Amino acid sequence: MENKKRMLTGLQPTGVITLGNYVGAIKQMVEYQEKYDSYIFIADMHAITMPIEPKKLKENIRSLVALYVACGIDPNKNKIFIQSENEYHANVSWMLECNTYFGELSRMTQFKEKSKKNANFSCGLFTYPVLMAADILIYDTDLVPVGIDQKQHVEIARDIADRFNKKYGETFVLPEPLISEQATKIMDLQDPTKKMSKSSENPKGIIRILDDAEVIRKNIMSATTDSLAQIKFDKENQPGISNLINIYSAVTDLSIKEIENKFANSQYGEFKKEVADKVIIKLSEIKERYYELISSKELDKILDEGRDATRKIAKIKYEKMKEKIGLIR
Ligand code: ATP
Ligand code: LTN
Repeated sequence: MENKKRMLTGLQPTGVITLGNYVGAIKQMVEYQEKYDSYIFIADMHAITMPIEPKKLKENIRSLVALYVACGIDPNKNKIFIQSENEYHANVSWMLECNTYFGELSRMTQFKEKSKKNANFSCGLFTYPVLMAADILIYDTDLVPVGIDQKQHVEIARDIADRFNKKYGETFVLPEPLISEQATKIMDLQDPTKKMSKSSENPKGIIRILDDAEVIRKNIMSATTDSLAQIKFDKENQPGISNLINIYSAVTDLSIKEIENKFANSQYGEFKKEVADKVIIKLSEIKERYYELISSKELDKILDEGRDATRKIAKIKYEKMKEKIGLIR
């Protein structure tokens, strides 16, 4: 364990995850757990930076943990925990906030976009990147797997760490974003120029991990294609078919070339049916494990262990920061 780089990442429990989140985020985590000392958490305190109903949030938190494990995140290879169960995240965040400039947070793209959607946005939405920096820095994280949209947040975490180190002396490891070249972006089935998002307004364009087989089949069968009548990976001219090829590849691990060859003489209808079959098989394995876990004591045990282990580690960094800053008797 000692020589492995440390990796930390998390998702927000803002809804049931989609096939896009699975392919773009969770599948990578499953690969990384073999290579890195991994910390995977539920960013529930980030989820309250935008309006969310308490009952929904509570459901989503447990559900996301069960999904992590059902998708192959192994509790023996990762520390799995809930952010809000480790009080040091918020405490460290405050100390970092006092070492972060208003100006640099004002430049964050996500803040600019999300604050436009709600005139009464919260201060939490503004300081979101500092809490994220706390998540990362408390554990001396080397690598942070994120989607490209979150890269800016990892960069500001690095800037904050560097500034703190210079001001108070060596305290934090400088983290780096880990953006997988292979992570495929899964597009909306109805509008393949837009990414598949759990918060999409059109449910026909997305596949949620826990959707029923009939819904999955219906959505894939009605996916937007084109009139070229060839199963070829060409994002420019055939974005819908290319997206279905990517989906097929993600759930079967066949390469794009292999898929093009396999379906060289097939009609779109046949191909879609095959894609639906394979997605249904893959997700049914995940769902089965999910329903075993969701009400189990096993899940609580995983979370208790993750909480206890990470609190112990976080406390050391927290005490060190307090001392450096002068927050002592
Ligand atoms: P929201 O709709 O709430 O914005 P989202 O489903 O778009 O959520 P995020 O919560 O922003 O997803 O992202 C979580 C992770 O999943 C990120 O690492 C992101 O890169 C990845 N991800 C999200 N959507 C896709 C997608 N369609 N294809 C591949 N990866 C995705
Ligand atoms: N902002 C991220 C979730 C997140 C995170 C983190 C990811 C919160 N804290 C620390 C990596 C490391 C998102 O919305 N996907």
